[in-house]
Amino acid sequence: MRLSNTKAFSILLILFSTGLWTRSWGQSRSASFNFEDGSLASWIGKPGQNHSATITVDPLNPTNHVLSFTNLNQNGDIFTANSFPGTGAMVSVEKVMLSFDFLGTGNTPNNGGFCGLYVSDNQYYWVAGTEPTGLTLPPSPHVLLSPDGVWHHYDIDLTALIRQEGISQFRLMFEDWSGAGSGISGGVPGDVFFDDIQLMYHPGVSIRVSQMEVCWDTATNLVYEVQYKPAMTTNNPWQTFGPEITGTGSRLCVFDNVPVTEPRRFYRVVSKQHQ
Ligand SMILES: [Ca+2]
Ligand SMILES: [Ca+2]
Repeated sequence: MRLSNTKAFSILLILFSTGLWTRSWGQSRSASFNFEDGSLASWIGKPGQNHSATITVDPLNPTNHVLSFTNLNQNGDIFTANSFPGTGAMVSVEKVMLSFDFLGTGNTPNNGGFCGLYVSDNQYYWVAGTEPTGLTLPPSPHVLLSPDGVWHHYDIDLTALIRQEGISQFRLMFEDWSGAGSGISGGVPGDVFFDDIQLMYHPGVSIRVSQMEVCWDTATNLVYEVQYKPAMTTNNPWQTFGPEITGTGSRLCVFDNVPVTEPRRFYRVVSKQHQ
């Protein structure tokens, strides 16, 4: 028995399923700094040195407090007192994200705002800054900060860097770069501001819906086709899924694998009289 192409089908139902990636982060851990308590107790200078960071009033919001600097520096000015774990068994299953807000008020293209990961004096990574030539150490993410007088929010994925470099632990570091020895002006002290610094560890487990089951009640005098298309647009014709199905009077089901490259499909079941 074949279904006639010219005989109209009755549409029984239309539904859609999605195999969109769904990420289960589980329990995340984070460290955050908003500088509202007026304390830099969670921060230290370079080993053996004092830092020149200070908490100041946000130039654009007098009710907010932010991190800034009283002196120019290089090779890192202020560092988190805590070292954060970066590798070992954990690194294979976790995602590490750094986010912060940055404001640069200087009039120079580079006013010296830099953020990096510090492992040791011989191993450090500037991952974000206002001067591209200061972001050349591979394989850092190299996020160029915009010192254009307004706050910008940045989210930086550190996972690949930490894995590739096998970083066992690191501190976050910030500075108002002096540019000394580089021939590049670092602007003046105190024209860079950081706020809402957050380091988040996410469990890297993910789930995905990989199969759909379409079920419907059947009648013995009808035959059925299950059809699908990836989008409910007219330029996406319905495609028949599997062979014709003869009704049994009971509920029948078909299974469809959800391709990774096609995370959403719309389904419909059409019927015609048994011939
Ligand atoms: Ca703040
Ligand atoms: Ca500066």
